[in-house]
Amino acid sequence: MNFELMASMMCAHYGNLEKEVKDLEAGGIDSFHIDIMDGRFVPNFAMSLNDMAYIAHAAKAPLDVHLMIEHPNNRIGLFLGNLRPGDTVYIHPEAEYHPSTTLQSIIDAGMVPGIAINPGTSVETVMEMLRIVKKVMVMSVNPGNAGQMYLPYVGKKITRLLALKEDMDFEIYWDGACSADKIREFAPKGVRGFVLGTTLLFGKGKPYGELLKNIRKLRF
Ligand code: S6P
Ligand code: MG
Repeated sequence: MNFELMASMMCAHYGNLEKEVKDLEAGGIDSFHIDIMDGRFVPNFAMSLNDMAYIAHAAKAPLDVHLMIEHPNNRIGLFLGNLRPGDTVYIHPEAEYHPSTTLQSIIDAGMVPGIAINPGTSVETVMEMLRIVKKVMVMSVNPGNAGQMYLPYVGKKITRLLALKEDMDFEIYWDGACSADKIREFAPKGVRGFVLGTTLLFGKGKPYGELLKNIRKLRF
């Protein structure tokens, strides 16, 4: 079965970030998920602009940038200026007065536009934006930290988005507490990709290549 695997780089070992990038690429990761936080929209800081720019420089695989910042439109140029065409940028529509303006800036810069939506955000709230974006990242935990518990009510929202994705032309991605069970359940339904953090990829004491191979070999 064909699905994408993204590495949540806030969970990586910062003592040797370049080696982490190379090992993940050699292990077959599809893209690098970059969690940018401002300590306001979410109660944490995690990664910032310089971390993103470093990984963009070190990596061959595309970046998948998840902006958890208030009013991303105010600073979107800083991020777009350090990325490559084809990288993905997700904004949180909950954090912007005019999210479609910000999405247009992402499109104009040659990046792939996405929205990330909080567990408490309904499909109705973002309905018009579904026609603008190419990717919808469904948060299955409240954003801010790795290592949290899956919030089961999010599954129903994914089912509703799956019913809209063909007509409205977007793909669905999963972020938060991604386990083998969730991939087994949601990949066959049409969820296109999964962000891997502490649940499946980091801190396991095993080579990334082995872990990623086992995920790709899951039985459905
Ligand atoms: C959370 C962030 C996520 C996490 C990822 C961690 O704010 O957007 O990308 O880094 O979910 O994965 P796990 O398996 O530790 O929950
Ligand atoms: Mg994220």
